[in-house]
Amino acid sequence: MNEMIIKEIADGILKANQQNGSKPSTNAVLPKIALVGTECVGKTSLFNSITGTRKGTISSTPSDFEQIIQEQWADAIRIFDGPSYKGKFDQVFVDYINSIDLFIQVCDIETIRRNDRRLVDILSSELGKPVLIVLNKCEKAITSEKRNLLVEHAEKSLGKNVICVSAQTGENVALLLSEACSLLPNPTKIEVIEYIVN
Ligand SMILES: Nc1nc2c(ncn2[C@@H]2O[C@H](COP(=O)(O)OP(=O)(O)OP(=O)(O)O)[C@@H](O)[C@H]2O)c(=O)[nH]1
Ligand SMILES: [Mg+2]
Repeated sequence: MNEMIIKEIADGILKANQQNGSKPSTNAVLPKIALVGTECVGKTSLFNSITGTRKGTISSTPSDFEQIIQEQWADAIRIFDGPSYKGKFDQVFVDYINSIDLFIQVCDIETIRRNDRRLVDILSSELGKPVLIVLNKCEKAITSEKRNLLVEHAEKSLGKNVICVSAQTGENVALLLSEACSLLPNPTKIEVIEYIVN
């Protein structure tokens, strides 16, 4: 991702943290953003693209991977990637969800599933959490007409505005981060939680 954009977004968040009295150190309580979504939509690909790591395992078949991974981004936020939503939540998943400040719900631009709709309803309507929806794999919709149709369909199905991104090409990943950061709750409201770092 463009270094200037990273710096700009990170500076904005650090400034907000400082205005609220916390020091910009590695021990500061950082806002937490999680990538969530159904199977094989590209959560881990996006996690790796944002964090510039290869920490997450990418696969064309749904993984049974139940681990939650995290990475600090530009000393300003913590990004999480976890298991896919398959229609039910166990207690570990509920505890994880409750600790997150903002969700980036990843969907496949070509296929909006019933569980995509369920998940946005649970996060947004039932739990009242801020959710930003992205349509990943947008480079597949080559023409703007095709893309507009897919966006229109997704927005109608999910009842929310969406952003098109491509984890594969990096398109709109910086825009996504900047949008996500603008939706973060006031850092003073963030609870202090102990982390177990992998
Ligand atoms: N064309 C295209 N394929 C992508 C993109 N992002 C991810 N993929 C592919 O989609 C498949 C699933 O990617 P993952 O990142 O493993 O998806 P996931 O949501 O983490 O999958 P699970 O954790 O198994 O649910 C892989 O074959 C990726 O290469 C993208 O932007 N464009
Ligand atoms: Mg994954």
